[in-house]
Amino acid sequence: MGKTLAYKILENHLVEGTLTPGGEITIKIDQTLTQDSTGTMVYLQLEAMNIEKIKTELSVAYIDHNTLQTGFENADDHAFIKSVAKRHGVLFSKPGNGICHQLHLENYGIPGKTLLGSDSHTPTGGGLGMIAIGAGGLDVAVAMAKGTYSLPVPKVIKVELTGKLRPWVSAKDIILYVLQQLTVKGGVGKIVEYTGEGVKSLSVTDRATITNMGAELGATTSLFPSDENTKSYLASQGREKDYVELSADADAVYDEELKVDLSSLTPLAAKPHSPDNVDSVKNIGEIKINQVAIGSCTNSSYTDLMKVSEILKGQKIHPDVSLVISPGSSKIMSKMAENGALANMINAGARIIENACGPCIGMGQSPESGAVSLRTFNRNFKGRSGTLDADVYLVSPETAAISAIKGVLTDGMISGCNLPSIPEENFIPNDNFIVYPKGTNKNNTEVSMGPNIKPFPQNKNLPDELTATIVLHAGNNITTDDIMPSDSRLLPYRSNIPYLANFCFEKIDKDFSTRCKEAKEGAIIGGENYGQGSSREHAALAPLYLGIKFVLAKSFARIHRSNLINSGILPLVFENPDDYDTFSLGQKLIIENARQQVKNKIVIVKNIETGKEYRTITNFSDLDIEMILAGGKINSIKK
Ligand code: MIC
Ligand code: SF4
Repeated sequence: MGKTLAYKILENHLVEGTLTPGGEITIKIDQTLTQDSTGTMVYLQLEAMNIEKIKTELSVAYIDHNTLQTGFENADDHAFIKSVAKRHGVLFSKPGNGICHQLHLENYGIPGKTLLGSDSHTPTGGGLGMIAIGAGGLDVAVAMAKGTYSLPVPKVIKVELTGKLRPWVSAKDIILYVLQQLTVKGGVGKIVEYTGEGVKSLSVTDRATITNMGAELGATTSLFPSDENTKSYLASQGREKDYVELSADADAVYDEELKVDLSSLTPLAAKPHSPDNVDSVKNIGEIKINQVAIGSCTNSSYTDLMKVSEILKGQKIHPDVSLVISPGSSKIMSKMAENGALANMINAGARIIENACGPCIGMGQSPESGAVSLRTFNRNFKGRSGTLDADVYLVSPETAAISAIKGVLTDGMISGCNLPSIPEENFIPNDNFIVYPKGTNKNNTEVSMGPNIKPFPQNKNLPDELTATIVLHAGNNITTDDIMPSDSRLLPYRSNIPYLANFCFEKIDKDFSTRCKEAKEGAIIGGENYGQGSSREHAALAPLYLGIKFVLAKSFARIHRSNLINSGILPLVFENPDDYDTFSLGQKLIIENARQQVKNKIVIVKNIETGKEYRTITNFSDLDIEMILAGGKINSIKK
């Protein structure tokens, strides 16, 4: 029986376990990446592990999220990360170099290698044929310390691409289509593997757009084969030596299949407030827009931005529209400065902002009240832009650029405008933004600790009896942005959990943190896909700090479930989803004989007020049980 590419790479990296869905495996991790907003926790945890040397082949610490530096907090975090990077042999990418995923693709990604990143969009590396997985910060710290990562064995979905995209339709429309078909929870526990004739017509950066936004499917990761296009991309970055050809066997057997005919796709958009709320631009119609934002790790590649520049050349941005563009990397920005593309954008009236995440994580450029904002990003959760009542639509760079000129959402295919094709370019390697840890180590480099950097909260051994008051009854698809919001006001406090905890769930329920403090021990009731979105472990650490003992939900998103377990908070799934409706705020719950029940993998939650008992599904692996009993991953490692 033939093998999928995903399983071939996993097999090459297998340290423990067997590749059978349902089980758990430990794999060797070749590379890690961190970014600054999750990175401070990663490096606090790495320091707490007191290791001599990291075990990965390459680890990079990028600074790209928190670059506004409105106060000392951001800059102190950067200095902290830089100092720990120097102590442990981690490369440090200075702010201004660009967005971690774009930079990693350009400079370090290697087909067939494994990459673990403290950011949910790490699967961008799948565009190069890597197994690139997003994880919580602690998992990444442990991967650096031990060189391994454990995960439930994913199933593999085959997405077969046939045909060829028409002008004005691009990679973003492919992933939007896949999201429309599979939804934001369709990828949970699965790897999405792209195959078929259509793959050949997609460049590595097109593929990376697709694997990047595979995060929105909830997938473990997504990947493409490594072929001639991979070779020419690596060559264009001066890295042809890193090329290896990789593909699935012709008779590979997949768990599920989806066929996409590229020739039949049209420009699409994800409507507010979910990336899977997809419709065609034509159907949505010519709605009036106030802002267009082009960039983010999904759509800030050289070809994406060159297409934008060509569309804007000689044109004028509509008077009612503000267009902001954030290039993905310093190399891209510099190439566009050299070839005049930047001038086309500026002359049309675009605002060029830093090579960083910027507006994608609410760091500036919040749209006006009630605005319609078109963004080439990957998430349009309510309030993420920094404006609670704004409507954000996710679109391709082509759709964004033409709409910025017209002032209304525009289907480029219908507009009849010309779209020139963009030739591939070679880039001159430039590592002037990289600080190498040469000659530095633990003995000659001090940790730089700004006053805003506070110790991370730690749990205790799981007690025999767990009591908790219901402090929130939440709906379906709760995001980690809902749990621990992030914007220019809060991002500077990512290394200060006690402060951040005051804002936990603030967009959904202003009184949440006060209620938790009063209850002392709390439980959350959740719907389907609880904790989707960002990998931020702050969405587990702030609840831990506020005394949350367990979350009882219909289902969990992958990374958040791990983050809860890593923090010693129990993620429990209703055996009968209808039980969800029988709970209300303020009721007291108890798990008796909790340690034994966790060991038995069946946990019964009792409602003290109604006397009713609820069986839950745990799906705990042996490692999960160790962590939960010890009160989290750090305690379990210490043991
Ligand atoms: C995001 O896109 O939500 C982020 C900000 O990049 C997060 C990481 C974070 O919250 O710091 C992610 O995707 O993991
Ligand atoms: Fe940055 Fe946005 Fe990408 Fe997250 S999704 S890494 S915030 S650009």
